[in-house]
Amino acid sequence: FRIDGAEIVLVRLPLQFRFETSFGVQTEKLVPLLVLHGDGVQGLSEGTMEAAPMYREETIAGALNLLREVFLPRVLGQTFANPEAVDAALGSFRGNRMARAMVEMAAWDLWARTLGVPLGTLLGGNKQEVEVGVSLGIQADEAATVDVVRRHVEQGYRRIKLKIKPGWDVQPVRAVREAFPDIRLTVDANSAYTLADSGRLAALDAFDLTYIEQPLAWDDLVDHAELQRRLRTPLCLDESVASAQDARKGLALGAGRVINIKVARVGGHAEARRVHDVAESFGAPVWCGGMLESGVGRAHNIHLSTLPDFRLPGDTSSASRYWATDVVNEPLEATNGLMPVPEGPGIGVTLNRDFIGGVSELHEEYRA
Ligand code: OSB
Ligand code: MG
Repeated sequence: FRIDGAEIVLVRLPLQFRFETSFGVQTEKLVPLLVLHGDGVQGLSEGTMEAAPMYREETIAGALNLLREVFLPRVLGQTFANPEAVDAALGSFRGNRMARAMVEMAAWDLWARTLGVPLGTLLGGNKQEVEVGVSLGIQADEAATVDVVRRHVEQGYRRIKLKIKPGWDVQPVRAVREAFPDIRLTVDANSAYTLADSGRLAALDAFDLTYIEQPLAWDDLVDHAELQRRLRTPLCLDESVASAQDARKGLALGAGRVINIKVARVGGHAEARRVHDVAESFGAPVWCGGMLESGVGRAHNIHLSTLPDFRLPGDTSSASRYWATDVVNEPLEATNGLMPVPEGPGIGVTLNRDFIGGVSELHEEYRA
């Protein structure tokens, strides 16, 4: 297939909830979108980097400049045999995986739409729906935490993840576990702890957590391995896995026993599938993480989650939780903790161009 045009769009969306993590508080989302044109169809992707390099090192400003100056010139006007060839064409560039993923993921969607096949099927998945949980931000107190957990348990979510930070960990987890003895419960620290906190983290062993997500530094595997030796609860790696090589090293070191795959964090679907295969070879389950995506990134996540080693519920909860109006026309809603895979070719969603036109802060078009 040939890539003969591209659009970069930047949209600002208000979040329907206040999302507090160990990084800080978020109340809106800046969503960079990429549309690739070719063979009369459009392939869509979403950047998951943020304005500031808090989660990982990439930023929206940096990514958009790389798209304009390096990555789009590398693919515009070119013909590719398949999306893996796009991944390979970008593979010699160092880092900047979220920016590269924008091109790679849009190419997968373009290719799948050209073939008239759902993306999940092309990737090797075979589910009609995927199990989902929910990621809940830090609340004002324990009562508010139990309250928000109750609302989401009642909606059928299959796993509750609580954001924690030093000073807000054992108390909310104990309160939620006492109120809900049987739910699948996890925590995510977003790198807020150090090895010196291992006693505090070991106290979480009492609450039957499925895993503790990314407690230590974003770029560290060695200390995670040491912490894992001190805990019974499995560690789950998020920030510190940017590639299949990172996954292999992390699992070989014992830095964790579960991997959160975010397709954009690792550079796209081809690399996400390689991470999936490495984890499977270690007998480690994976699950699909989220970055508060709009419907474009959410649809990509759902399709990726149809691969067999996605054995734990993902963070891809209902779009209506996040947005009053989404950037896509199709609703992405879970029922009883099951998210249906959007039907139709590619990622199965289409841009709501009227809505986007009213809220976009940037719209650039490129031709081969
Ligand atoms: O660590 O998984 C994370 C959101 C933004 C950045 C990092 C993370 C998250 C979430 C939210 O946990 C998951 C979602 O609902 O999309
Ligand atoms: Mg995380």
